[in-house]
Amino acid sequence: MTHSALAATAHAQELDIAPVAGRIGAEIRGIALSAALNDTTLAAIEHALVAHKVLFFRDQTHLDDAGQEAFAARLGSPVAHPTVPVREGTRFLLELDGALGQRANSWHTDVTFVADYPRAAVLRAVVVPRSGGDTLWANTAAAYAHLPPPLRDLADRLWAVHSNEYDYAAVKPHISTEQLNTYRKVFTSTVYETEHPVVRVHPVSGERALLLGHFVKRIKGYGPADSTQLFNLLQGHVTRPENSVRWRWRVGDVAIWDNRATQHYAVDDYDAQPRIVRRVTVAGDVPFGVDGTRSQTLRPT
Ligand SMILES: O=C(O)CCC(=O)C(=O)O
Ligand SMILES: [Fe+2]
Repeated sequence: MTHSALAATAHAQELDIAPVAGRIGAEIRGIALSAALNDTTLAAIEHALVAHKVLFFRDQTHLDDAGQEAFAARLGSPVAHPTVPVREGTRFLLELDGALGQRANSWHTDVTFVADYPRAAVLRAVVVPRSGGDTLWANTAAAYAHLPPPLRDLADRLWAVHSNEYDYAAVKPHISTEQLNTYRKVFTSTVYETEHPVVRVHPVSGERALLLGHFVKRIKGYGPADSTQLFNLLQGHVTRPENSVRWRWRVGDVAIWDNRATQHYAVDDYDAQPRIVRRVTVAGDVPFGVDGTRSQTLRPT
């Protein structure tokens, strides 16, 4: 057995892991998430995260905001959202309240408009609708791996410009003009623009993954029409049901995703029912493409 296979076995024995969908997602049972977890368990969680892309932990009702932040700090350096203010009384926590129109029903990877966007996110369900309000995650490495080979070769060479100044109206058709204007004003108080490779090499697994999502403004070197078609062609592979997992939330559930190899989508099918989730993200590194070239910040200069 190779060293890494041995290490993987050792890690796997550490956790009770139940895969959810065929290509992405696993429920981890028998763990109470906290800052006090021992290093071996933490390493096993990190390992499972890279392997399964999104991990689900039921019944974490012992966690409050501080506990969630403290646990996230064990995974790396927590980072606040670059423009959206943190929840009062917290240092890093972002609250998404469906009643305020904070419904992320568009496929995205978090914060890709900055170069060193978060490596991981820890999301806790605080209020869950009686029906609906599920979240979907897609495995962007599986999406790449299942592309027809000529399309992989094309994607390998593409670069995309990501910005927080994207088409909000297209992404959020359901919210009022007033909510839209408020959202846009806060969200783009600083305008960010970053050039990323469309194929990111995962710094831990070495896997290639498609790096797209709703912050993409255009594909470098192509006009608007071709950009849109190329984006839709590749993004369509990311969001295929075969590459995704859907989670039915219960209060106290925590999901942790590898933001380097996933996109996600919060299904907006719960009408006026209350839904509140809280997120802490962990700092990431600057991506590199298949030729080793790193992402570049275009704005702010
Ligand atoms: O509401 C959700 O389930 C996910 C929201 C989201 O996009 C995020 O927390 O990054
Ligand atoms: Fe998100």
